Amino acid sequence: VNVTLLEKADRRDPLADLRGPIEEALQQAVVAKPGSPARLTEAMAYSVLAPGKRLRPALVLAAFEACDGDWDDLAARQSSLAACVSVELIHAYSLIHDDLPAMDDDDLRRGRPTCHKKFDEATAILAGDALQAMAFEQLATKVFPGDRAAACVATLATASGPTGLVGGQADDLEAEGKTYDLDWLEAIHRRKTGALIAASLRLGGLTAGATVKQLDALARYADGLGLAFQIVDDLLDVQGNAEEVGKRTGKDAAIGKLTYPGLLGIDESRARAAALVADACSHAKLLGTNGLRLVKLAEYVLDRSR
Ligand code: GRG
Repeated sequence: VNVTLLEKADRRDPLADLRGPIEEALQQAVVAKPGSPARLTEAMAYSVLAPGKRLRPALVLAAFEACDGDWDDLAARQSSLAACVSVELIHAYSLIHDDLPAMDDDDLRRGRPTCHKKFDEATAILAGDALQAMAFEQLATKVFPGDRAAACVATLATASGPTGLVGGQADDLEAEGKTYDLDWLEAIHRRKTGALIAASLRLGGLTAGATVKQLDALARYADGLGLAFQIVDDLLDVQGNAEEVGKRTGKDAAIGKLTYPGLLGIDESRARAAALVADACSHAKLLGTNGLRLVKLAEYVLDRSR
């Protein structure tokens, strides 16, 4: 991770050179361990290693880079990779649980049968539970020094808990079939989608030893990016094709879910996503040349088709 790599980063796929280290770290995180039952271990590996975009771990590394993290410093590298793993494990657990019949009830995820379809509901619930615990274990045991590990654990816990991911999901389920306004829609998305994206960026900053000013720029970047990501997700549900997106599309309208295109129309939703990305990029640019990949990632989020 350095400026030369950055300049070569492909705009259509600014994650390309990050995928190798991310996939390797994820594989290591889900290897079978003595005492971990075979079927549970298989279900965890199935879901974590399914072909996801790895956006959140890529944001960790891009933030690490933007805050001048030293990739050649083994402790810093190990810390940032542990952060990558931790956010993807939380993400994988949330997808497994979201797909369950009691929640979104989906059969297809990342182009494959969902965890409870491939295995069974009890295994899927337990795999999600285990992945959540493992995420915090990664940070507590692999981030150095210890006070940095504690800050990382606190960041991920707040983002994952009742005022973050889980709270956003609870309000989202509650809101199904009801009418609500843009402010409430955004309040849900800031927690359901935005909190983990913001945590990913902050973890990248923390593991790089970022200054308060750098962390603040990351938080402002995260704000725009998180909402833009969700708008594009809603647009893909309307306009995307299930094969490419890797999950069922057209579902939001079918279950009466309020979405950005439902509230603002397609063109205005696109314009809003573009404006949010532009705002996010203005904060990434404050981080200097090393913030360039964050700009490219924001453009990728806006242009993505899956
Ligand atoms: C069950 C606690 C709990 C939370 C569920 C993940 C989630 C919250 C809901 C999934 C439904 C959804 C559309 C959420 C918002 C956007 C989102 C998280 C999309 C999936 O993330 P991607 O596109 O997926 O980064 P990949 O598969 O590429 O990793």
